[in-house]
Amino acid sequence: MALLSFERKYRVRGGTLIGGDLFDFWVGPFYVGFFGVTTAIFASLGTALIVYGAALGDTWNIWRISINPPDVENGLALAPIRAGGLWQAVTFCALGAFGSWALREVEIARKLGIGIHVPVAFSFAIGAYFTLEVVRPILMGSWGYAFPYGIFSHLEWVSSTGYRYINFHYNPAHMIAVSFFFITTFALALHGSLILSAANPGKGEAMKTPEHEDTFFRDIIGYSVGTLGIHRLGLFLALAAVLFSAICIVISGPVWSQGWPEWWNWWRNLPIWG
Ligand code: UQ2
Repeated sequence: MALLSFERKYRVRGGTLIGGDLFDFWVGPFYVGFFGVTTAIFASLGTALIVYGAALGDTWNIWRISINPPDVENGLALAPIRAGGLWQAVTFCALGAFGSWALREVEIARKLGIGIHVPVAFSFAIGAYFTLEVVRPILMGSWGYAFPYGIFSHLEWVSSTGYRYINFHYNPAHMIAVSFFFITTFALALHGSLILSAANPGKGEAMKTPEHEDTFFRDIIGYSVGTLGIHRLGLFLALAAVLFSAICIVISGPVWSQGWPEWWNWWRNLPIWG
């Protein structure tokens, strides 16, 4: 079935999570839905607050604009608008927009009759943001530990938060997260190169099949994970990278507050060294 005739078939009412037929329509190629409306509201309000915060600030240099969280001394209280309150409102809008977008993905998946793997995957990314900006600051007792919204300023937060623990590369969860990021790029390199090689066999030759792809890997390493398997593996690797990233930051402070190199003293202190 051609894409356009398929779209005419599936673009029908129903499958919404909330509100029945309310907002159950398309604008051009875009599905709207209740959560499309809430996404637009949260995103517009959040963006307007960022621009207002930039106007309150002392620079229009795009690299240096920053919407900062409250001082650490403010604790977990609501802050005055010019002293971190704006950051709190922007964070609320961001979570409203991300959550609305995930639920809009669920509604579209339900209309299509496909699984909800896409919103589930997106929820890992939202979870990492939520861990950085809400869970860890709450566990540490202050919004002041959250990162600021600015191009240079958020990089400086990453740098100083890393040095706060002496050498972040000794964080075991960080090691696992980085390894999963590298394995993800390795798997995508294997997959992308395999697909392009099968699709481009040479002038005048017909495109090759998945049988050829399986056989290439069976010949070279004795194993093929399969055409469905490589996509399951890729999703697993990518989600594991995001999950361990969230774990590595949430344990820094709430679980371990010294430098990460010292954490490894458990190894030196094992009773087996005599
Ligand atoms: C594969 C296969 C694909 C692929 C790739 C493989 C036909 C089109 C890349 C090979 C992948 C393997 C053996 C897994 C490697 C494991 C890790 C952790 C990187 O067999 O099936 O489908 O794209």
